[in-house]
Amino acid sequence: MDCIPPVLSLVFFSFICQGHLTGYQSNEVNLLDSKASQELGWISSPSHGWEEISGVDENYTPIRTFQVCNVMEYSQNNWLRTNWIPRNSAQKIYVELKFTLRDCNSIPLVLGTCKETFNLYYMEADEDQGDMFWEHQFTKIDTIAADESFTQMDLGDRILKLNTEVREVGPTTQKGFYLAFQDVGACVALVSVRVFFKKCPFTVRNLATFPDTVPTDSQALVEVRGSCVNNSKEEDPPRMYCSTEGEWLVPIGKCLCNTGYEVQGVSCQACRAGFYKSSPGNLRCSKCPPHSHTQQQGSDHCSCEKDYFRSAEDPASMACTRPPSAPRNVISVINETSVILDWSWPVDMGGRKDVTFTVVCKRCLPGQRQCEACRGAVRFLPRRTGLRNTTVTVADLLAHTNYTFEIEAVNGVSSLVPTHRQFAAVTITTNQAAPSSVAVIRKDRTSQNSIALSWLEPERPNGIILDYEVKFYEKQEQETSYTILRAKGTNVTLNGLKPDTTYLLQIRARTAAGYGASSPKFEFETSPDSFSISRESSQVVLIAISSAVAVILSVAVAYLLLGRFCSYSKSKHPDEKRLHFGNGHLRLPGIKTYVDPHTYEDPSQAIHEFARELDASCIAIDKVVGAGEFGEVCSGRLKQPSKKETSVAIKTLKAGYTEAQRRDFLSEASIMGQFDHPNIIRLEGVVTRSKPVMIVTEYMENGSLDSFLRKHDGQFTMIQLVGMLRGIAAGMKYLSDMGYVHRDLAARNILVNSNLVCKVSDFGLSRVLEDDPEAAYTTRGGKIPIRWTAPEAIGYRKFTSASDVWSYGIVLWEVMSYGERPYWEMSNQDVIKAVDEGYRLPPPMACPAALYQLMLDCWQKDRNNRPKFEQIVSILDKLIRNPSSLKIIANTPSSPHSPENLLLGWSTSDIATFHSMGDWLDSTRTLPCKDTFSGIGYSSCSTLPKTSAEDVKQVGVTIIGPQKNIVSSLTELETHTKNDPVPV
Ligand code: ACK
Repeated sequence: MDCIPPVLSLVFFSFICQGHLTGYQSNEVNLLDSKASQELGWISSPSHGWEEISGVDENYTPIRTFQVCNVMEYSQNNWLRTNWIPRNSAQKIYVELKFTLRDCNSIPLVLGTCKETFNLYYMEADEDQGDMFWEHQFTKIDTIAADESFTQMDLGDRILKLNTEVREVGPTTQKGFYLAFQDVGACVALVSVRVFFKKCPFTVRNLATFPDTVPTDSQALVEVRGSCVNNSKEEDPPRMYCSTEGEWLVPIGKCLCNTGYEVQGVSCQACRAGFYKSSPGNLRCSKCPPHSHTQQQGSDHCSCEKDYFRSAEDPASMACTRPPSAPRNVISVINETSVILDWSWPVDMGGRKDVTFTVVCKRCLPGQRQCEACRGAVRFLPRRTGLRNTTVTVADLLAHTNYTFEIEAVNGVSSLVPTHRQFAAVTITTNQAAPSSVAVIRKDRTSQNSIALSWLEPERPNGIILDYEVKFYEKQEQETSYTILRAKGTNVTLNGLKPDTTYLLQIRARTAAGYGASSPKFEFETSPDSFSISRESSQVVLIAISSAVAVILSVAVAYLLLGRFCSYSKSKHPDEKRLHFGNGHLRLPGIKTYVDPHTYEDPSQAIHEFARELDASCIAIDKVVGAGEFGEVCSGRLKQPSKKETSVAIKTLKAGYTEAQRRDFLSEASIMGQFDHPNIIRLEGVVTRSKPVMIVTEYMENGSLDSFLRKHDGQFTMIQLVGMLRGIAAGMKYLSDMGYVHRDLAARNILVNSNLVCKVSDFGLSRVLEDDPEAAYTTRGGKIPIRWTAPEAIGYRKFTSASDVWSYGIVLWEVMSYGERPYWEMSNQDVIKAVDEGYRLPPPMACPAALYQLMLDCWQKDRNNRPKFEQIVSILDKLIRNPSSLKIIANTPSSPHSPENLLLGWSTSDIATFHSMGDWLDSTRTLPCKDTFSGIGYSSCSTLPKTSAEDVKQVGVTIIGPQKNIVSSLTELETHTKNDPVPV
């Protein structure tokens, strides 16, 4: 070192303070760093060549450097060799040199030997060779020149640049190597030597850890498989590639936090208490849903509170729920052997939307406390379980049998609480029903003129089969003429048939309840002539048949004539003939037909034919419930020997009656006693042999329908209302099938029991004339309930089932308006006139359009256009089965009942009958007009006559007709007083 001028020496030391040493990257692993050691111990050869000097770096940390500057001497060959550097796992090795180098031109007096480069060498060795150093064994890596050399010698302002050069070593194969620096006459200071290799450092990507990875020496990427962090699992195997530059590339796949754990940074942490995570994934934990909790950390679900549950299908995010409460307000509408059950939704649905209903049917045998599960082919429509609506029809029950139906509400968690059954029960008794149809008919024998047939009893006889009706006719005759036979058993031989002819045949069974449905048509053929039986026998058959037909015909004709004679001589209403020729055919014996008690010479004979005599001691009267035409109506109990005590209504005949009054009073029982239908009030019997004379009927807890509806205004569901109407229609169908015309069908004459079953009552013969306070005298002297009666019945006493249908329409209106009085306070005279002119009652509030249409159909002027009761029942059944059809609400009817037409239909007296103009406008459903009339300042009927045509035009009635009509009506109003009696 002696040869280095002090000036140069200074140069080397001072740069360190001004230069800057950049830090190395984190993916670089050092094998050697000269700065890190104070005692390098490198070998310098010759010894006056490279010189080791102590200095400080930019942070004033002491470092060791080497320098050489023999520029003044020739033939320089100075070597500096590092210690042995183990290679470790490195494949690709880098050497980073930091040095300063002096520009030869800047050195004064320099010889021609001055150099500006030095050489870098390496030598591989599997182990440390000690101090042995043979230059010739080294391999040159590169000649190192300075990018930045310094020339300035101004000590005060020297800008010295540190050169950094990096070279790759290798490829290496042995365990280690040496580096050597050869100087051939330059002025160089080796500030630091760093030997390193690159690696891809440990990292966490997509919740997978990737270890430190050393790249290969080649250009190929190293594929590395990641491992999921704790509490996570692989969704897709995590992988990454480590590049030769020590960089991670292309992350693929990922891990997801386990259930109960959520992502926080690069790890999965347990959910806190009160939180849960039910699925693997990188979502956050969620708060426990309502009615659930968890006290533990890392929960994958929250447990339900006591009495709350979660079904297997419920997601963990759903609130815990519970079974629903029981259904409410079960009502039953019985029709022979079927029943429509209807109920309201439970108050508590348990917090779920999947509530359905299950119906359990139990048959209760008389005298037995326990009921047994229904057996046999009971049908549930639409089904028994999983009902989504609050109604079901149960069909094919046994006739005259007690049943209990349990309607259970269930939801998705009900099965988790098997002991918790929430149901509402209803007990019913089915009625008499006609037998089902004969399904199987067998041909036993055929001959030229006869056929022997047998068949199976109907599947549901619903009672004792009295006989079978066998109807047959020639196929080509198309039923224009046919023969009817009656068979006691299940076989018959038809004689007197034509040879080689095709016949059609139908059979139906008859019980006390009437005929069942006919069997399907059965076709058979008689044998051709060649199979003929003897001539005599066929003649005998023919004579027998002719005689039988002759006998039947003469009996029928005699019966008909007698009936006509009796009805003409006895009936007060010549229009009403009790013998019928249904469809041109004589009503055959066996079909139940109403018999007018007045056709009996001795009325007491009729009463004892149709009504049972009760012993007065069996009857206990409790209280008076109302007043009838002939005396009080009481409630009480009937206890007949070997029968259960039942609640009854007792109509009494007041003392001091005349014989005619007694006969009229009892005629109601004679009529009622002929009926047996769930919607007709049932007669228990009469007391005629002691006083007071009494008629005892079943007790109807809710009394008359009109007052019942008024008391419960707006409280029933539409289905309940339609159920009641259906019952009334079914009762009326039965009456019309029996040939009975009621003449006073009105809500006041319908009784309602505790199950909301409606039954037709009030059958007295004279009551239409005398008993009904609604009845008014007509111009012909009769007394008629005008508002309920069809125009032809008012006009010329044409009382028929079709006029009953008109009255049914009014009952329909009464029911839908909760007992409103038809035509309000209009006088009878005005009602007759308005109806005659085409006016019809408007739809009651919130009345389904389908029901209003039915009303209008019942009020067809031409009675032939009105529906039959059978059709009404079927329409109502359809509505009940399809409750959504009741959702369309009737508006103000359009033509021919548009506001204009309605107004046209009114006369001044119409208007006079209303309490106020508002009532009238309300009733005509011209509410917009009402508002606008108010707008033009009417306040009472007296101010309206002053209304001009212009005013009427103002309120939007622009058609000339209605304008004139309203104005003239309003003007005439002055001349009428409100309650003028109008003779009819
Ligand atoms: O509306 P209500 O209570 O029901 O008042 C009348 C009254 O008697 C006069 O007819 C009541 N009534 C009539 N028949 C019966 C019956 N079978 N059950 C209960 N109440 C009845 C009717």
